[in-house]
Amino acid sequence: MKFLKNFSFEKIKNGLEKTRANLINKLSETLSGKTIIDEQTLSQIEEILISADIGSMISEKLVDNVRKDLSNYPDKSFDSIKNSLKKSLKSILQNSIVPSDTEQLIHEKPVVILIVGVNGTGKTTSIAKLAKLYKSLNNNILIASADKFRAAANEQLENWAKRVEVPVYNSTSNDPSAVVYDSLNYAKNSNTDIVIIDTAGRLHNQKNLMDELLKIKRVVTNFNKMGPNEVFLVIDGSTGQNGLLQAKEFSKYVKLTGFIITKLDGTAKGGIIFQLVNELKIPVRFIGIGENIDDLLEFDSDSFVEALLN
Ligand SMILES: Nc1nc2c(ncn2[C@@H]2O[C@H](COP(=O)(O)OP(=O)(O)O)[C@@H](O)[C@H]2O)c(=O)[nH]1
Ligand SMILES: [Mg+2]
Repeated sequence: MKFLKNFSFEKIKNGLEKTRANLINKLSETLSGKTIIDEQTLSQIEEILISADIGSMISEKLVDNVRKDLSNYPDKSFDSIKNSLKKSLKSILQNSIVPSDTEQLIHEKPVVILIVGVNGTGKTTSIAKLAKLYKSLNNNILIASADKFRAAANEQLENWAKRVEVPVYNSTSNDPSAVVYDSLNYAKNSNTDIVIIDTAGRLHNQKNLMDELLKIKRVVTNFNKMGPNEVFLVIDGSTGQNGLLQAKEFSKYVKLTGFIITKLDGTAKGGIIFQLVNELKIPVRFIGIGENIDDLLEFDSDSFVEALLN
């Protein structure tokens, strides 16, 4: 699937403002007036990185690289430290770039995107934003309303869908996998390009709900041998280590093809993205940077790092 790169650098930068300001202000405070970057300063830098939720292991590695880079170059300015950090951070994210051949894998219509995650992370709103994005690329979209857990879930989805003028498939059945089954059949007969499945929020220790997720996956696989073309785990970017735990637990059940990290606009701890990618080797695909319909951006690792340390 081809995407519009719908981001402008300014938009990413604004979305990451809290994390960015936290990093940059603290770094410049620590470095101001220093001509020698001693070990104490380096460990201060490490603390600052950790405060943005970049994680102690990665932060230590980043500072090791700064130490090396500075010994090679006479210029010990703030800029060269930033450049060293940028280089290392980009290389972490490059470990999990989406293979460009995913496009070739997708030859049968409809493409099925399954959206999973715990409650309140932003699944439903991200689906509406995604639907708008995909629609703008001339795809016929159908959203399957398979959150049968929360009473008002369907209504919320319908409201969003109306705004982006995308149909929602719902049925009276209380069984989410039955809704998925019916929606896939409907999609096949209605020239739908992409089906996005909204699911109920669930925790890994809710066995019945996790089993339900497996059942949904089986229904999709019966329909299309490859199973869901994409399984996106939506993670609230402000939940720190919890997000990491969610990623580990969900990936035990379903093969995740990407993360959607939401609410980065509201946190100074956007550094969690580096831990997620580093530990799970699963790429971030979209980031949420606000509550408006256009506040979901396709993730671009270089722009993300540049915006963070701009
Ligand atoms: N600030 C901000 N709020 C978001 C973002 N994504 C989702 N939200 C809000 O998070 C709340 C929960 O979203 P919802 O889609 O209902 O979560 P779900 O339970 O996972 O379906 C809503 O109030 C959304 O407006 C984001 O990127 N930024
Ligand atoms: Mg929801």
